[in-house]
Amino acid sequence: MIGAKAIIRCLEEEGVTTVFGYPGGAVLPLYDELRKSDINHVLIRNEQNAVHFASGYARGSKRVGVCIATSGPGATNLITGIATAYMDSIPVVIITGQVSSELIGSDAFQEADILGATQPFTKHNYLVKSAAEIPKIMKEAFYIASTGRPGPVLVDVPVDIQKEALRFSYPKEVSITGYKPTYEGHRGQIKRAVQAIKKSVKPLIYAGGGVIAADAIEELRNFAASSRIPVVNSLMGIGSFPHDSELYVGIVGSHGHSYSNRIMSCADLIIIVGVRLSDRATKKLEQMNPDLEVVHIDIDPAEIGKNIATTIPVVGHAKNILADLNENEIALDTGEWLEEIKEIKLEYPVLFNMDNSMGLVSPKHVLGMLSEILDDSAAVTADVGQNQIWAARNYQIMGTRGYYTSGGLGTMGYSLPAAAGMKMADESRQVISIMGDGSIQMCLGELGTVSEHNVGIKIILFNNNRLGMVRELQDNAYGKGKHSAVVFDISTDFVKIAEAYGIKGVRVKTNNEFDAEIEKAMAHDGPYMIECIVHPDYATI
Ligand SMILES: Cc1ncc(C[n+]2csc(CCOP(=O)(O)OP(=O)(O)O)c2C)c(N)n1
Repeated sequence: MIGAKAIIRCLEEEGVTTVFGYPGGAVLPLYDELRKSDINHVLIRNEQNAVHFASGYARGSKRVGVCIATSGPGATNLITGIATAYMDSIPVVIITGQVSSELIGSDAFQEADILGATQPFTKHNYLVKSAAEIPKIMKEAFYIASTGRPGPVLVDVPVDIQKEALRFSYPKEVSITGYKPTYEGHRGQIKRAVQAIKKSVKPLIYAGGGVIAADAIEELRNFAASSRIPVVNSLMGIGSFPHDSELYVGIVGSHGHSYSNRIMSCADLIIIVGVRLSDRATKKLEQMNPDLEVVHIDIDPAEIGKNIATTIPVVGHAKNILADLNENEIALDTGEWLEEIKEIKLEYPVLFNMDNSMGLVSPKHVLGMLSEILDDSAAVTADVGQNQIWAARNYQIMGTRGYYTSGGLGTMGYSLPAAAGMKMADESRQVISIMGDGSIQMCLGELGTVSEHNVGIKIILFNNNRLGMVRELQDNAYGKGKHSAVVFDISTDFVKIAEAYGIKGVRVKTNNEFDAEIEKAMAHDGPYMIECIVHPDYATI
């Protein structure tokens, strides 16, 4: 068989049923083989979004997402999507076509050094030099993407290699020198952690996206419930802990709850699980307790001690280590600490100002309404900006609900393609995409993809006719009203755009109108966009 066919066979061996991509000259052999296969190919509108679709698909299915692009501009268009997946540890395999082997390095038509370009933000990348290498490389690519700390892996395949013949045999095992992720926590370190936790008076669990990536939600919930230790989340950790639990104490970080940041600084022991403690997550922390004990659990040893001094490092898979902690049956008397937390919450009240939103739609009302009416398994994807933080702070996690966003890179235009990928991974799940008017314009073409495949996501577009978050930053940095480049001079008719793509769209200007429309949207079989007109001065927090 030829190399292109071998790639398809590898995808089949990995159980891949859906790929997202965009063709071009350097992937013609691969697309010809795709045509003959049973793999479902989703033709997206821009390669950046192919990675976002694959990322949403991966987050929704807990499997590796796959996308394909041609060489040169196709490959370079992928870059923001790949970096987005890398920063949020999402397992994606990206296959790119490359110019013919003998032309590499000659500035050939549509040649780009995608290996060099993506080296800093792929977990690993490969240039295939002969068709015979394809099975081994593909096996390794899936293995690396999905094991240890997950992430994107790129496989660049010159077009001549796609046509070259090979004898196909798929390896059963992978052995990569120097790559042995640690899954089991070190016994001695776990023992030290248990002792420290038992001694602590004001313990706190700080749960991040790693808990969700490791599928350790149940273990976390059991651990918190049995030990009676309260839980804070990072932005990426939202969804790992239910908001109706008395042990849930909010989101930390620059857009988190003030009381959560304060609680962090009062704790005498923090158990950090799957959090990388980026500047956004730690910026608003007041002085930490000088005697603070820090137990840091992470699959990636490089994250431990990087941004916060750690007293007890535990390298391993969050699911296993939380299960180990659960075996130790830690039950603390945290009654006084929980009382103190209640008082801290009163000192730092959450502001529900402007809830009537100057007569227009209140984002807080919308998210409150969604919290009430959505299924206990619903997924919300949020874009970047005020819409992201409104959703993070006001959408309630119950049951197995999820909140997904581009936390690390903060990539505008993520929510819509990621939501569509997620819905494609699980048709039965309610998936809501929260967008801003700036962010949706980064991926408008994907309305076509959504429409074409009748992907039943519901898009809630908060239109303040501004790049709201940046405008607010300018108010804070340069003085109220000192704005630069945050208003588009034309106000776009998003309803007409939705309709032009064949998607049902409506505009609402009041909370009551929203309530009526959301019912219709949820009952509608297929995609639906509700454009909510929001006052530009509506604050993020
Ligand atoms: C690709 C990209 N470009 C620029 C930014 C910087 N940025 C962060 S938030 C934001 C404004 C977002 O505006 P909009 O989508 O309308 O959402 P809002 O803040 O109004 O809810 C911008 C420009 C970014 N995060 N991503």
